[in-house]
Amino acid sequence: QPVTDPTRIGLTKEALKQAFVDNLFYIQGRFRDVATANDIYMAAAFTVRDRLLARWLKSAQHFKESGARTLCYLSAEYLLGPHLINNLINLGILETAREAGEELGLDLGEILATEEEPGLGNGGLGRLAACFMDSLATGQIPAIGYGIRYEFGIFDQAIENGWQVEKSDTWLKNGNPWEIPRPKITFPVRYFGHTEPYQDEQGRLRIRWIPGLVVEGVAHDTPILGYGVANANLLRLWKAQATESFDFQAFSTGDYYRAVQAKIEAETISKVLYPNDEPAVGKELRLKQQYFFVSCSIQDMVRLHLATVGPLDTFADKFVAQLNDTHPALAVAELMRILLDEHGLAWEPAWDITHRTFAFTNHTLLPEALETWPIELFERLLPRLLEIIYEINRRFLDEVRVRYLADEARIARLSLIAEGETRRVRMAHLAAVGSFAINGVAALHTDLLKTTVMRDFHELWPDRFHNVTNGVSPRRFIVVSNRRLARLLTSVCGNEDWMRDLTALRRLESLAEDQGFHEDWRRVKLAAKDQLARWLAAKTGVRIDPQTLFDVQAKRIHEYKRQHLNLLHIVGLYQRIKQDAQFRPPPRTFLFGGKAAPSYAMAKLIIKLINAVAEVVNGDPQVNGHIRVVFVPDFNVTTGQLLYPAADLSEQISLAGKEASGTGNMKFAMNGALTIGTLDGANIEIRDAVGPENFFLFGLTEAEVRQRQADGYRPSDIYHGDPELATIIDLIDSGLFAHGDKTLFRPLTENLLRHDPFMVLADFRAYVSCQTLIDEVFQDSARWTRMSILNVARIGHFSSDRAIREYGERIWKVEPVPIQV
Ligand code: 26V
Repeated sequence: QPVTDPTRIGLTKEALKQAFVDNLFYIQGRFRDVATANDIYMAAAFTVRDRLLARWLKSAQHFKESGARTLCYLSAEYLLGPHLINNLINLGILETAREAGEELGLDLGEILATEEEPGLGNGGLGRLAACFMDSLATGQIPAIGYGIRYEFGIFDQAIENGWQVEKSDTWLKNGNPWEIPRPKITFPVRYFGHTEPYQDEQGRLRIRWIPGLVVEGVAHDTPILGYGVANANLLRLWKAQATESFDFQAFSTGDYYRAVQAKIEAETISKVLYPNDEPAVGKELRLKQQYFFVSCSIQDMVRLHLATVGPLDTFADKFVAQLNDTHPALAVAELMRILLDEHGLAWEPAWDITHRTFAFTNHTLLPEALETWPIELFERLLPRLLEIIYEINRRFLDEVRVRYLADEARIARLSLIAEGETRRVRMAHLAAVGSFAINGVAALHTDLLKTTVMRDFHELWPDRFHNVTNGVSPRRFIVVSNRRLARLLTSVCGNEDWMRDLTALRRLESLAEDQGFHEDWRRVKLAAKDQLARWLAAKTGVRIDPQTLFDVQAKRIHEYKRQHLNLLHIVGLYQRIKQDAQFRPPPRTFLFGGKAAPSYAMAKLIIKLINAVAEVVNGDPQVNGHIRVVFVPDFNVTTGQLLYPAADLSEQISLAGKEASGTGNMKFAMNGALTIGTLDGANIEIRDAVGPENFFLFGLTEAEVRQRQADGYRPSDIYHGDPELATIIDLIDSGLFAHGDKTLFRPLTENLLRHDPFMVLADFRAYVSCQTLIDEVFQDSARWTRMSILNVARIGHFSSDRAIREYGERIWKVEPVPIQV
């Protein structure tokens, strides 16, 4: 029984040291004196991985034997962030490991910094999936996360001459110690070709799909350990490879080069992560990716069910599958295909199983984000799935027809197929029809879902709709990110229970007025600001002053998120500080972070403008002691971990109705930042939770936005009615920030004046007034500190542990299954 070897499983300092030394020698094949930083990281990672394995295998075995109901999370993205630190914390051996390192002459901080984070996601949606995996394991819910093992995750961002430049993410280049490839867990995935009817042995009519291309998915497994428990769940990511049989076919005709070509084509499928925040144009490779991971995952679930439970009629009792947005919506048709074509079920029982299996989360209302696929592409790539979708649609529309007495307009609106010049498959409709539950990610978002994009579905099936407001992991976003705050919270609470019940932080409320505690609180914040300042200086050479107010906007760059509203405020301040010697608000450092989708020209221009304003402001001795502007390159989980703890002010300034939830808003507030925000997404609920007096609110409400749009919004009227705003926009147009080039930022200013789709100008005045109030409050440091403490004390609801509990109880009907060590 290798699971009793103390070098493999022991949690003492001596065991860790011995294991590290062994691993460096036997796995990395190195003597200590020639070991590289990566060798040392790998030896440390394997030391920790060994300690996960017993828990992981035990969990798997116990779940299997007990027949526990299992949640399968289907997501095209997992933005995991570094594993090592998280696993050390969840095993409860962070300090022991630090000491073990010290005795070996190694700095744990350096080892941790060596890890390349798996950036297998774009932003909020992918990070949510990672937080959910953390909370599922911590909540002891048996779960499998299914996704794609992208060889290249989200690009690394460099800034050159103020512009974003994309560099390929090579996270696998030094090896990935956390994954275990499972070369025997593979499934064929079919593409192209045609279908044909045939009679089976019982004389029933069945359909056979003769593919034009078969690709194989290979499982790559990563254990996800819960915090303070022995439960470890499975993250199973699929890598695409060419099938052997396919190679042989080509080889036998002597066409070696064609065989190699086919291999490359197959492996392309899991090569690279697509931006999810570009208008959903019909990219064949993207549809290939979606079907690839969905097909492997559903085949795997069916295999597991047959191997453990048996008959397929109990499939939906054993499994529930959550569709993380529409990217995995093909799962509905794929499960039908497997039940019908491979297992010979009739339509009705197959549909009953399918429909009881899936639940669907919507993550955005933006119309341009709704995925639809041209029928022509769909039919060519996935002929059998299209037939099944047509049949789902035929039966569904029959139901609608009877229910609404042949209301043709409604039928057209509900159809899975959008008619028009090019007919398209509506993935959200497929997901909705195939699911027993549909949920939005914040209260406002769910309400809007019911009244806008999913209105007809809500009228049809009101009971299927739920709200589950997002949450984030307190392990990742406090314990890992902000050690000092974690220590302070533990000392206040008397134990570490808050790490898995974040509402325990309510205890802080009694200290909100305590002067001594205020000092501790401010010391923690200052230390985080100092750490960020030192990192930034080392990384970019930019110096920032930790004594200034750190005002941070870190998130994907998008017009709807309105980084340019923030910029208008900054340019306004710059202008006033220069012209009015009396005007001296408290010194501020404006920090921006975020990536722009590579093809999103306006977002890239916004990055350029941030850097251009930074160059002028920071280079101007008249103002640079008062305001400073910094673009922090390559915002990702790792750099986020530096930014969240250091923020005094969190910018959550999207146009009301556009940000489905937001999760950065929660991460900042959890770290004691105060929020300036609109009534959008989860901001609304955060404000209710922390108290409106502890939240800086501004801007139009969603209802007002609709009213203004209906009345005919004319941004130029606002420009002409607000001289300060006009000066700011004219200044941007003047070439001041572009070495005299008056045209560089025209696309941006022109768009604001002519269209302003996200009503930046309409909210400008309210935003600036709110910022002025913030300047006032910040000068009253006792008041600010009190507000900051109360934010943290009352943020408990926004833990992903709570979100997972709600999914578990209301939607998945899953129960915790504790594992003993
Ligand atoms: C897609 C597109 C495509 C067209 C251009 C504009 C645009 C903007 C955003 C997206 C992303 C869609 C999916 C997504 O990432 N949603 C995010 O999900 C988070 C987790 O629920 C949530 O907190 C964010 O508010 C939401 O934007």
